[in-house]
Amino acid sequence: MDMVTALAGLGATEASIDAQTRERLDRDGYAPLPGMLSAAQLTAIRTRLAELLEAEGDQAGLEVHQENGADRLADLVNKGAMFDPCFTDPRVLACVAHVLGDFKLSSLNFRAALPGHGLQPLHADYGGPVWPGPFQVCNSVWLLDDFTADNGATRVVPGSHKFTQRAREALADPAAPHPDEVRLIAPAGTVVVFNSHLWHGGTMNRSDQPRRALHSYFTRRANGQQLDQRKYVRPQTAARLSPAARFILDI
Ligand SMILES: O=C(O)CCC(=O)C(=O)O
Repeated sequence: MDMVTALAGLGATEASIDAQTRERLDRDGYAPLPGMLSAAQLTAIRTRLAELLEAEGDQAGLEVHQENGADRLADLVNKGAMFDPCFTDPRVLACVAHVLGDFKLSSLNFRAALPGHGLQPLHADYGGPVWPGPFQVCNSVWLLDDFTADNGATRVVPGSHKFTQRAREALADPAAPHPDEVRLIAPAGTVVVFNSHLWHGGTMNRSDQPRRALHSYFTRRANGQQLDQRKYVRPQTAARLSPAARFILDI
């Protein structure tokens, strides 16, 4: 298997996304894909996440990361087939291929900013700036609730994937509002793919409900994964996935 064959096997081609999406990824560093999850998919995913949070308790998220003020879960590849679209959907894969060329899944996690919490400093998901490239990492946020102006929507600084300084070096206070930041305000079921050299971060959830999202995070094939998929993969996961999907996981 190679990247081209895997993408073709999962139906991801240049035509899977339109020119405007490619332009937005290039210029702004992010692009929204509306209507990616149906109401039935959202219900199945939310139900499974609630079960997992209950079952995992204070261990939840430990495979990758825990965060004060946020519910987190990790290794979702192995925790239900309802999460498979996060690493097999052709539109998302076409976006990631546009940004990275060759790639694999790095991790598939859940993050819910809890009421009164969720503010993160602006950051990129990679050690240092790489502009003019090649880009190393690309993320996608799968909205499980409507993202609104006050419930902890992710913020991004358009164009910052091409900055040559890290947010924490360039900004006096990376947690402060940035004059150019944009909040990803969109309905549940939307996916926003972002070049994760883009400065981004969670914002304060001022509502009375958790703000839930999945993060399906990709890296170039030469890099290590945030979660070692070969180490974690369960036999039943490998058995249900196609060779192309297994290639995306690098298992
Ligand atoms: O969930 C979000 O809004 C952003 C999360 C994020 O950027 C992170 O956890 O590094």
